[in-house]
Amino acid sequence: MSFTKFSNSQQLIDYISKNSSFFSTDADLVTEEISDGNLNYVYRVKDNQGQSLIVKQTPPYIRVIGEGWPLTQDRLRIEHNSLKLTTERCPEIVPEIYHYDSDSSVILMQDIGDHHNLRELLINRTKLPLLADQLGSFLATMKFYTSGMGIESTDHKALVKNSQNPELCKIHEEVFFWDPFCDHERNDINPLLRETAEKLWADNELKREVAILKRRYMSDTEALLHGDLHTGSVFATSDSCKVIDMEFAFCGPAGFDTGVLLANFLLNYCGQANLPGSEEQRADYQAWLLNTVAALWQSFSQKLSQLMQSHNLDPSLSNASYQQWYLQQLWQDTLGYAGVEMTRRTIGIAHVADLMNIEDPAHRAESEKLSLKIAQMLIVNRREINDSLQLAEQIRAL
Ligand code: SR1
Ligand code: MG
Ligand code: MG
Ligand code: MG
Repeated sequence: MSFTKFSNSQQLIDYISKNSSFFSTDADLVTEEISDGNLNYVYRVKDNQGQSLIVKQTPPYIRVIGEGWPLTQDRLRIEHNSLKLTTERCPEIVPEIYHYDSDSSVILMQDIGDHHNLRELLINRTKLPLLADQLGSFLATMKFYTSGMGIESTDHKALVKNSQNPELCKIHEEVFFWDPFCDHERNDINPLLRETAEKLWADNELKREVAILKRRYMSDTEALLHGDLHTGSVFATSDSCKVIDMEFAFCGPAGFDTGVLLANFLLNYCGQANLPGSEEQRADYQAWLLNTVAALWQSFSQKLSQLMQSHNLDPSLSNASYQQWYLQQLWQDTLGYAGVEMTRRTIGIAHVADLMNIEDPAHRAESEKLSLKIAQMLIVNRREINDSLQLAEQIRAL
């Protein structure tokens, strides 16, 4: 594995011509760097016939930080494997892969530029009626068919081994489960939130629950996870939805992805309290967000139940009352991981535009405090919140 950054357009065009037949040989190509996330370089290459593809290249470091924070390029293999597995079960939900080159750390893939970033769609209060069902069904299908319920136990063990992602997991062990729960130098805190953060760092019950969730994150290998399923990793139109950026994938606790995703809807809920727009528009959208969270869980749990009843390879896990217990555990894990994601996105190193777009620091602090309150309630009271109706009631009461 080596790394040479494409330092100009011609190098990128030469690479594509040599490694892919996507464009015709006489095509006139233009390139544009569209790197947006923290870790990688991303480019769009277009011809003059309206055809385009995406180039993702992983440097041996975190892109936004530089060589000072080295990071394994093995993350591209992890992403490629996860994309391939997802393509087998849910082909509509991931971009098509055209070419994978582990030597140059490059993937060429379908341009999903006709889809919009879900975080931006939520900030602009777009309602997407099919989204909850699309994401719920994808999550249930992938959880089931990468766990010992949907594949042979021996294949599951091989998957766990092949999906080891120690360096990226370590980043999340720190930035999810440690930094935001202490006065860490990597944290980025609105000064108006300092007192609230200090109270949080002194809350031993909260820290105990976060440690319980972290232990599960570090040791439970139940199913292959996306590993970083925030709304910036989802792209959507009114009738289609795509999931990208699988470099944090690993076999972990099944409630982690559902929790992170749910948290990002709730972060937007908190942002809507102070984003621009009339009070009526914002309240109406907050109601849509809570309904969407409920619909997402319903779609996920129904699909998973169906699969557990009809396709379970392990008869000992088909017991109906066990399945009821299992879904309840998954719900509680989801709430707990959601609370951790909300906390880290509010006071940790990696913030979200749903809160950061609130220009006035005092108004932003209001939304951020709401986020921390919801997060604390999710982490500490997760065992007492029975379903999504109760969840919505408790959130509205804060
Ligand atoms: C170094 S901060 C890590 C975060 O950046 C990525 O965008 C992921 O969301 C990750 O959690
Ligand atoms: Mg990204
Ligand atoms: Mg990402
Ligand atoms: Mg913030």
